[in-house]
Amino acid sequence: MGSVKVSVRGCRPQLLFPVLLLWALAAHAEDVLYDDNFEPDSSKFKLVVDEAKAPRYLLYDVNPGEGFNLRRDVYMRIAVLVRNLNEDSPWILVLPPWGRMYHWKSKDVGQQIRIPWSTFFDLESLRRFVPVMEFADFLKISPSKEINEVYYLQNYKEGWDKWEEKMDKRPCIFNPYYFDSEQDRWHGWFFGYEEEVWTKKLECLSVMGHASFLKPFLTQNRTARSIMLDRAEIVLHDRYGDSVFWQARRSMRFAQQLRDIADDFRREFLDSTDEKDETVLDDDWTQMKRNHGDAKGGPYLSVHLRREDFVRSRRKDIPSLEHAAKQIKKLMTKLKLKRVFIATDAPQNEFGELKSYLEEYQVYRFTPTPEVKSKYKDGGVAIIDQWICAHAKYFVGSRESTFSFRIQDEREILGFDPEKTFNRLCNEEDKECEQPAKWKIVY
Ligand SMILES: Nc1nc2c(ncn2[C@@H]2O[C@H](COP(=O)(O)OP(=O)(O)OP(=O)(O)O)[C@@H](O)[C@H]2O)c(=O)[nH]1
Ligand SMILES: [Mg+2]
Repeated sequence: MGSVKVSVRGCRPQLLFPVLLLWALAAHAEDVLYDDNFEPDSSKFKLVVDEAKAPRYLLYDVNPGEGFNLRRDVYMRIAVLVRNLNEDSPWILVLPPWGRMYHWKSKDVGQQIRIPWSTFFDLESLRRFVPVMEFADFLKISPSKEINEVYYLQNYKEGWDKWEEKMDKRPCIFNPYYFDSEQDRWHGWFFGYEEEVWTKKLECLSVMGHASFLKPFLTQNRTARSIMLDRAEIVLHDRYGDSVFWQARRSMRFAQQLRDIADDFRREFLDSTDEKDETVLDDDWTQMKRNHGDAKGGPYLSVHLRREDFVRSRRKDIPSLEHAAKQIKKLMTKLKLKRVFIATDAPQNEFGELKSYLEEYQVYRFTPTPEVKSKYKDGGVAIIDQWICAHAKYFVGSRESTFSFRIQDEREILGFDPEKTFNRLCNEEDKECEQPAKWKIVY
């Protein structure tokens, strides 16, 4: 250690110096006590006493139309940006509560808004990549419920001919916030805290660029302690698929309670445990590194069969139930399997129809108990489905579904052979049936 950089809040440097010197000496005590040839080297103890910096808070939100799995992708872009910001000064990423999701339609679970991240994810794992805090905790430490500045990101109204990184404050093309002129404040959705939370400063920002392109804009801003970027999906990944990208992805471990429910289901119905399947997780993802093929997976085929809106909006990609069953049968024969797990957003009658085409096999779907459903809601059930799919010997998904993509990443982290992961079902008209690109993990 050549120099010791210390930040201490609110203390006079004159008083601090002796204390810090003692600390530095203690830190080097072994050198001092046991090195016979020890000669004092003043450069070793050079103390740079810096002004303490209080953390700043970065919040973000995503276009309300986006689903759960694209939102997870946007988290990664912002987490990489916040990690970059932390190279110079402390920033905390404030996690946007989950809610108001188009697909989360269950009526019997209460309102699906203001759901904290800890319901779905393991915060300790997230924090091994970047400092994060729940929005509710952010509100506790900001009693005025104010977000200092909100920037609503948008594309360039005129479009573009040449891609280049740029940003400009521009009039809003669309502005979902509303102004309370009596109080001189802007209000907006703010993750379901519409009435309480507000900002005095709202501006629209046309941006074309990667997430970390916003870094100078954020660091040069000296007035705001909390800044929110709305429509954060406008910015791109810094480097899609590189090792930092994968660190962010690996940090997004599902909450233990959801993994436990999924693991119980695997054990009870699918003859699948981590020990047998060779999918045991290290407690700390930063220490975990698997080679392709290390994971064997449970003795079942897993299928993500995307239905609902995809049946209408992606008619060319989504197979009929009968054709899906035909492809499943072929795989079951090839893989010599008896059990198949279906993750799907299909209504029960469609699932029943699919099952009727697969009579010779044991066909499973995860059905939550009322307690699990009301505690973890549609998002939690989707995660349980994803976790079960991630552990099968072989996975086949649906074309261009981010739900399928997230299962694929999970299998890369666990160490499956990519041939057993990057597969999809095809529509009967699609004779070529091109298979998905293999986005392999990078450490
Ligand atoms: N439980 C469960 N829910 C599903 C399944 N497939 C889709 N869903 C629901 O539908 C949502 C899918 O939305 P997204 O997360 O946007 O993924 P996607 O719509 O497949 O992909 P993009 O629209 O391309 O982003 C999920 O969040 C779930 O709520 C499934 O297999 N099981
Ligand atoms: Mg979607």
